[in-house]
Amino acid sequence: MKRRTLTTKIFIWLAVSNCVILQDHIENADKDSDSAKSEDIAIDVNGYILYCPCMGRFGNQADHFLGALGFAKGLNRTLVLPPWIQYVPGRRFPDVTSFSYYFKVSSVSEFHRVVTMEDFFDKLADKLWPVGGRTAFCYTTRNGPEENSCNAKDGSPFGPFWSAFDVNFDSSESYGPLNYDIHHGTAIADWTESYPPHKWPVIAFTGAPASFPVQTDNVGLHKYLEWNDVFASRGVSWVKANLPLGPYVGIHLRNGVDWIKACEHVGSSPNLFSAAQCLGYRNEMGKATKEMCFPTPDLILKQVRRAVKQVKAVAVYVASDNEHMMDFLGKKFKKSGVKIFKQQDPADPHLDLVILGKSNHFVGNCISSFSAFVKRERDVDGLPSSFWGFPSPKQAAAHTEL
Ligand SMILES: Nc1nc2c(ncn2[C@@H]2O[C@H](COP(=O)(O)OP(=O)(O)O)[C@@H](O)[C@H]2O)c(=O)[nH]1
Ligand SMILES: [Mg+2]
Repeated sequence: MKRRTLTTKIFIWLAVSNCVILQDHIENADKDSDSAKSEDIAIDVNGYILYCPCMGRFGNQADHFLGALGFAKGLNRTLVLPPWIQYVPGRRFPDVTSFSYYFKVSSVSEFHRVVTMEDFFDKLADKLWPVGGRTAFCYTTRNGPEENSCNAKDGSPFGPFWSAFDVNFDSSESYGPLNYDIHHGTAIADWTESYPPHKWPVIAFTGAPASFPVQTDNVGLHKYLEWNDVFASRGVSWVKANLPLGPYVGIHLRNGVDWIKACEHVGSSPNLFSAAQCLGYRNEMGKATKEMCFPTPDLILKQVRRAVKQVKAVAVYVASDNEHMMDFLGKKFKKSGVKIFKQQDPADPHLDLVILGKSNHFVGNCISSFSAFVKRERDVDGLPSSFWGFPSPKQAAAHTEL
């Protein structure tokens, strides 16, 4: 309560000193959008950052979110929390699902000022970013129907994402060579000098202002990305209703057709996708291997056995985008009495994430950003995780020698 009062005072001071008229002093960062009423929201005179999480599926978007959050904090602009872009099989256009559908807005705002995209467009956009004066930011122009333009709405998910908020762009701004690394170099000063908030109250990025995988300096921000109560308790209830009482091992088997293709690049990309989470950002812990990306059934069995023994598990929870190996694992663990579980089809990926996050031991895929989400969350909670094929016997030996 004390914090709320103080922050409100700061907002009023900022607003008055910048001649912003406030109708109602509401500290937007202190409330979840669930509780959003029809009140107005104080304008942040330091400006806003908007972006489309236009690359990849959930894991990639989560990596980008952490980077964008770090970036917004560095620039001292309010981050507009974008909805998640979700691809529904059989549907032509992706869905956009509110940030707060899964996560607590209040937790993110413990780190930095944020507002949901829904609230931004309901309550702020007309004043700050009126129709007719909307600029899209891109590093460099993108090919598309318009010459020398970000073509920010060209293609999917770009078009459907902005259309969900009735956004059309009136101009483009290429900001290269500015970058997003606010932890090193002169990025903060460069952005502030090139795009001061009084001239550019809103910077709307065509893609996320962040790197993939998430920059090492931003990994810890996962602490502020907390499942909301509905999702957290959905996970707890599922486990209670389906698993026997006792410790369980959670495993992620990433083995769909897209993954088979992705793993073919392991040889030429020693730090493929999220591999830095176990190998280090400069491959300090070795190079990505085929086994790490696409473990054999034997290796899976060996590691699950080890994990089960370690935590005295009574059950194994399997999450997968394709093949859960239920028969294989069921047969191998039959004698031991350890039971194997999965969600019924169609499995909800977010529920998989919650359940994996709470397991007593997690074995994930080091290359996958879906696994990386679980690993980061567990690190925040101090829970143990390991990866398929890592360390490989060779890597383990090399490390011991060091
Ligand atoms: N339900 C479910 N879906 C998964 C699982 N693994 C991958 N997927 C789906 O495949 C997508 C993989 O893309 P992404 O999240 O970017 O992770 P990455 O490709 O593994 O780095 C996820 O977002 C899910 O939609 C899983 O264990 N369970
Ligand atoms: Mg992906």
